[in-house]
Amino acid sequence: MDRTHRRNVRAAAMALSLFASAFAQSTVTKPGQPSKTNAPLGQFEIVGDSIVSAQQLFLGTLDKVYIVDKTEGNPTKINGHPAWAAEYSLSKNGGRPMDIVTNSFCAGGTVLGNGTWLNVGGNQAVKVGGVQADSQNGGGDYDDPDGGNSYVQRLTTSALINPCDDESCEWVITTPMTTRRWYPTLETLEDGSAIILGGCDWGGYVNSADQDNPTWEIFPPTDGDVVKSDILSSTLPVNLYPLTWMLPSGKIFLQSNWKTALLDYKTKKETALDDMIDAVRVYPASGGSTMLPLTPDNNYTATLLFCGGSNLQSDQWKTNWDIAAYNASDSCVRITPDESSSYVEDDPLPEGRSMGNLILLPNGKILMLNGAQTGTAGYGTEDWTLNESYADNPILMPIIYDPSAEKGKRWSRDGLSPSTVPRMYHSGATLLPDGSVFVSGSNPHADYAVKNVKFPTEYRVEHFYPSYFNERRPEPVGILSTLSYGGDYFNVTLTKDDLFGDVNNVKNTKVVVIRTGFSTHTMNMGQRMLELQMSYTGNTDGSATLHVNQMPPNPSTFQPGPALVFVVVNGVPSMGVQVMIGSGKIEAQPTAKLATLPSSQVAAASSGNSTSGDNSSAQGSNDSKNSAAAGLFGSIPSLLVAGLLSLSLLSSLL
Ligand SMILES: [Cu+2]
Repeated sequence: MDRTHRRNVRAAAMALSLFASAFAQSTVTKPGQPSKTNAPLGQFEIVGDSIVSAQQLFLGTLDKVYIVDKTEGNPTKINGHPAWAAEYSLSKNGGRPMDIVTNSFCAGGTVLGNGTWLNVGGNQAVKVGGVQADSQNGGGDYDDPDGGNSYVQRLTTSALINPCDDESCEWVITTPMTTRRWYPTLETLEDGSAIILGGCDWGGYVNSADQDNPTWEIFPPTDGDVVKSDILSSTLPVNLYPLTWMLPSGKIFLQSNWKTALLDYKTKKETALDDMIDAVRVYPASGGSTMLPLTPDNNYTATLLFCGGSNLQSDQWKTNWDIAAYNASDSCVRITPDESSSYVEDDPLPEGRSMGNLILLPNGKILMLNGAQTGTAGYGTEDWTLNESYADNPILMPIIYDPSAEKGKRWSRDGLSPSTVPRMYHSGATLLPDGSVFVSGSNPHADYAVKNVKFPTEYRVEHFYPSYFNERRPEPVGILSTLSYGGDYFNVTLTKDDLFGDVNNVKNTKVVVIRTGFSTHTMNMGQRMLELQMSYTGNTDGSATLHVNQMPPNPSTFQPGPALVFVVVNGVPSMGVQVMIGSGKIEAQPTAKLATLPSSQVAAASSGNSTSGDNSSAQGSNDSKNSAAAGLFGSIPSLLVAGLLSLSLLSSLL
């Protein structure tokens, strides 16, 4: 090797190694304890004011919940007009109004693979009372330009790129869509872009043929196509806000009115699955829905859960009868669409419920809250309404679902207490990093209404505290700030205290990744939870090391973008930390084989060495003994290993 060549190789190796060590050090700050102590367990607590009514809400950073309302006469003003967006600080229990520009009334949203949140679609410009404004370009009562065909985006909230915790983030308009979408659904795709589906031109309680938009498109636009959907075209009038999930197979699950299909968005073809059973789940029937946690035990197979809604048939969605007195459905069903085309009955709810959100908790259970026992989503001026509300008999009691419990025993209200705040149409909820649940919204009105109405425009923010909340939280060290799709495993350490004084609790420890999603209209678009493969080494001093694998090497299982990671010991979660899943870019995500994990073992306390004691094989055995070599250049950890290897090779050569 000549000198120049040698120098170049050395420079390249150094660069690689600097790059590698930057990533090697890239772990998140050790999470601490919740700031709230002695929380009322199983109960709701009113903690603050949402500034604008929370029709849409999402956790953007560890400290900020972003709230988006429709244009209406909220008392808080910004730039001389009523505000309809806000940034709510969890540490301050208050915040600031934001100017989201267009009328975001019944928009959709999701977070992209680069950490950018999108808010898509909405309504035309309105004036007081929600009636059409004189100008669609702003000015007037609310200065709310038409939002029907706009993308509104908020720049990245990723902890790695732009934490936004200094109140510097603002909503900005991006390229408008070519078609109008009021009530669209968004889902993030495996390359970090998003699919935008459905909606209508001018809104209403339900959709109609003269204003239907039964199509989908991709953002950022690729070929610019707006593709007609068979299932959306054939499910009027209840095809707004279709229920949509990216499946590990790469197909998009689509549920609308009574119909179900799998969409292959790459070939633009749909395959029908069996009809929904028992009840309509989409808006305005508004059943709760979620994907159950993806785990090594279920081989990362997606099962979807639907609960409540309304059993109205397509010809019954008329407003000439007392919908608000009609019993909501108590039915729950599951489907595992990559394996079966049929729904199966699950344990029913103790009472019918419309507008009950399902929120994934880090302990693997699912909280249902909000909603009403009779009626549906929506509002109007008919004389049978409850001061405009199409629902009545709010359900204040939450209930918790355990996906791993045997059938017949999945629902429980043990230790739970009711809220004092009805959460009717236009309310929402999201999981927070401290493991509590943020609840706000409720406004079944055309405009701000607080006087002489049964269900006023609601600004109260509540937290719900699950049973684990007051426990000392594990404080794991070593969680990577970026998780790749496959690659080498990483080590996370827990102290004796983190394991509640007994090293054997490491056997009941999990590392979970949760995307909390975009909450609106009883959906949490994009909400998803995945348990990482791991094994463990328990030490004689009572501490332990978790050997944690990266994400499964299939971005369709859990799409790229920011997410929370929790380490859960005996059902008690650490504070969630924010990490980036994937490359942080909207692109085909690099993948590599998963590592083979060391065998799990716990040292017997008396033996003083770690070879004795419990020894079980690692979860999810793998194909490659030398995954770093096998996945060379396929992922950041592989690069890291490659960099260090080349450096040590070179130092012996030079
Ligand atoms: Cu709405």
